[in-house]
Amino acid sequence: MLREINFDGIVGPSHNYAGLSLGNIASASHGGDPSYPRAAALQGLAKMRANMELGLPQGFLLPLPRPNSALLEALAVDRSADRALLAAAWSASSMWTANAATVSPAPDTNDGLCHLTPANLATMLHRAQEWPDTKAQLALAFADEAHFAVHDAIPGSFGDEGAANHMRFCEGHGAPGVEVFVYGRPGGKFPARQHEQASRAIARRHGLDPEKCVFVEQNPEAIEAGAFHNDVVAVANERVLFTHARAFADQRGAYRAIREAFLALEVVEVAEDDVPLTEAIATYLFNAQLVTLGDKEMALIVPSECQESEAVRTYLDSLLQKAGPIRRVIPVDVRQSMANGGGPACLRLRVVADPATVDPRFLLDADKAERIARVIEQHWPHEIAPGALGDSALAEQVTEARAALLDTLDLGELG
Ligand code: SUG
Repeated sequence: MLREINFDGIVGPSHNYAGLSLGNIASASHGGDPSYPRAAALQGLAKMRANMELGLPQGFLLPLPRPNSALLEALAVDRSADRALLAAAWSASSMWTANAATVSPAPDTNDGLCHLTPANLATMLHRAQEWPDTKAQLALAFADEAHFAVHDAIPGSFGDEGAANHMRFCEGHGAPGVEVFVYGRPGGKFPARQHEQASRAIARRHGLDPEKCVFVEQNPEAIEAGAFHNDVVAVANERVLFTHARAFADQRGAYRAIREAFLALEVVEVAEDDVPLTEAIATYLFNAQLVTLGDKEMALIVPSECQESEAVRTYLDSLLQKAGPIRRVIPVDVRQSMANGGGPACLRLRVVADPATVDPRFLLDADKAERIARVIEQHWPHEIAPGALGDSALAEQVTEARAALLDTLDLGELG
């Protein structure tokens, strides 16, 4: 049976704040702060456990090898080099698996396979290094060729940031869907990280029906305000689009185009007067997981920062009082990730598949969660001070921590 499985990125032991992401306000404003990798990873794991307790199938992807010695060598990084190059090689940014790949489930594709294209993340060095290792992991988790096709990334001249700029509408996850690709127009103050040609190439390569694909431009004002990915201002689940009123360049045109391909579209739009765009970006209200629970009710899993904003709190209270599709709001604490611009939705990659076709080593259960928690508690650094990147003892600790995780999960081939 096809289910939506959320694959969360386990936060890596080198999690740090290096201010590497231009246009990502949280990352820029926390650059140089001390980070707490152990707390970060435990927060992420607590979110996974809470989602499992809601009855949602849960998978995970592993941290990538850091520091990336191949990158340090390729750039001949020494003491004289820009510290941002060193920091890039230490980045734990693969935790945000919404940027790991774009996924087109089997019911949408012409060969009946679930297609996955790892994102090239070409706009930023610290992210561009991810995809070959991400691909290796996807190829292992989705090795069953009767059900999955794992591609190479799109060539780097067209930036692709994966599922963060992709939404799927359907009557139920296992039913055929309409895939919506959101891209940015270059030329603004901040980089537009998703290129239209990357989105179009993925749609062709995944064998999607052109009538069931919609390409929508992100609102340049949203990018300028700090929405570097569409999932900072909109989220979709089944027939519902939960979006800020200023998410798309042509908001009405976007609804019209989606509705032409998917008649049952239900839009829950948040007006600027209720939650200004700046407040939506500061609280990550839309970087929520919109999920369908067993009783078919939808829940919105929001970052706990949403409770601290009067405007967002008031909006969410009124949302629950209306007879709309979203019936529950569940706050989660992922503050360590949030401080780098990654909310609950950034931390997960949605894959619609039969769990029995996925390599079980990548699926979570209560026992495995307990084992992962023990490894994190024993091996993840408590704190990384701003100047510590590059330190050889820390490099050793981080490398050994990942090795201990691979060992407990029997995933030594990723070592
Ligand atoms: O690519 N932050 C990530 C956050 C990604 C969030 N993902 C989604 N919206 N789906 C990024 O900007 C900051 C790393 C640093 O500055 O150290 C960073 O890469």
